Amino acid sequence: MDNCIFCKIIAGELPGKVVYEDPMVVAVEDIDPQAPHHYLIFPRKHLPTTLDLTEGDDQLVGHVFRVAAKLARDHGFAERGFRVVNNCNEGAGQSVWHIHFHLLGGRDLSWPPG
Ligand code: DGP
Repeated sequence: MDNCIFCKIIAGELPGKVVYEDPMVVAVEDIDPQAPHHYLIFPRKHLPTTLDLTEGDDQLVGHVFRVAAKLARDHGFAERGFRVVNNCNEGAGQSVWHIHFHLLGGRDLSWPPG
């Protein structure tokens, strides 16, 4: 998708600190980290928001959570606890229109979120 930051990172046209990739998803360090560990997991396929998911994406979403758990374990913050967040649309804080899941860890995370 033209003018999509995450599509450009996937294509190698923009720099990104890739921490994980496979045929379905890519994970990068967030450019503006909100926790000691803050990664973005997104599908290679361009979908603007959670509202664009269809039944055919069920495996993809499950895979995202398994990748999140792997990253949390591999980076040593799984046992302390972590959060997987998807912001959908502007009112929830979405600013990049390629579906992505934030993985946050390495500090205590308060609830409810803002
Ligand atoms: P959201 O606000 O939920 O749409 O999250 C978008 C996140 O993307 C935000 O935490 C900052 C991050 N971000 C924006 N531009 C870039 C970029 O060029 N590279 C990386 N690694 N992250 C970016």
